Amino acid sequence: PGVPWCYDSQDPKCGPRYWKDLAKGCGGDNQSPINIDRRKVQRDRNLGDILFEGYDQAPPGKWKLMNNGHTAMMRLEGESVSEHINITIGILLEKYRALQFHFHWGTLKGNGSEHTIDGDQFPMELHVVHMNTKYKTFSEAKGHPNGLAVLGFLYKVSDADNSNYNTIVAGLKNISRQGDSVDLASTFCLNNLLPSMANLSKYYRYQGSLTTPDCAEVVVWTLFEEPILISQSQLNAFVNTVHFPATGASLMKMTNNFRPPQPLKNRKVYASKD
Ligand code: B30
Ligand code: ZN
Repeated sequence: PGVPWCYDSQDPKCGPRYWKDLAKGCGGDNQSPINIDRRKVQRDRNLGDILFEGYDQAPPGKWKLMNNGHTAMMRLEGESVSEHINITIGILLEKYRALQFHFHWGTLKGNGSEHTIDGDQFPMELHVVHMNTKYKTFSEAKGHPNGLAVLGFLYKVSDADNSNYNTIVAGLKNISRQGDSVDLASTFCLNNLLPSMANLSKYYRYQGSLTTPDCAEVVVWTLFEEPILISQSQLNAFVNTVHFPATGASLMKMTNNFRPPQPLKNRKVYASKD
């Protein structure tokens, strides 16, 4: 409804600074992403290891990779499939089910993560989106605080290709335009795309929002300290292959599909470890 939102790289006239005019929520006091100032985070000993279930299994169904006009997103084919992929987090040990994962990136020369650490932006950021299992649908979950949990991972450039990303990177050519989608054989599991599980005990936790309109403030954010390694040529494939929605025959590469950091306001960021 109304004027669509966009990123500045598409058209500054509908970019992040105007989102609050399209969706009131985007002007709220608990917005994401944020800069994480390491000197100001508060250690919280209650933040234990996150319990991952099904992250180590190739799903019985297929992965569906799609271009939704603002990111490359992987969705599981059929609900019964994602029922097997869950995380348990927080002091209340609430359980959340994985729904989709997607990426935010920059340009061939510039970084594109949404979260920054001590002011540093990273080349790319992965979001694994989950909904609280006490709700039946995404829209129901979106109506409650703590309804969604997103796990955020930052990328770092490595010399060698990360072969666990070969299937996704190769699939990008099939989702060049908005609305395109491709089924990928689910020969890999989510774990393969992440840093080693042994290195996931240090993370940052805060209460925030979806980073795109309507910017609903219903997200328990977890940002991991350990980066995912990926080569420059694999990163370049995102920039060079995926396109924003276009008018007419013109094609515009999808670049800088990140929202810049938002004010922390009255919130605290907690760290699971020193
Ligand atoms: S994020 O992780 O905070 N970047 C959504 C989920 C996670 C984030 C942002 C948005 C989301 O589910 N949004 C509503 C659904 N989408 C459809 C979609 O497939 O992905 C509608 C939309 O935004 O227009 Cu994009
Ligand atoms: Zn995201």
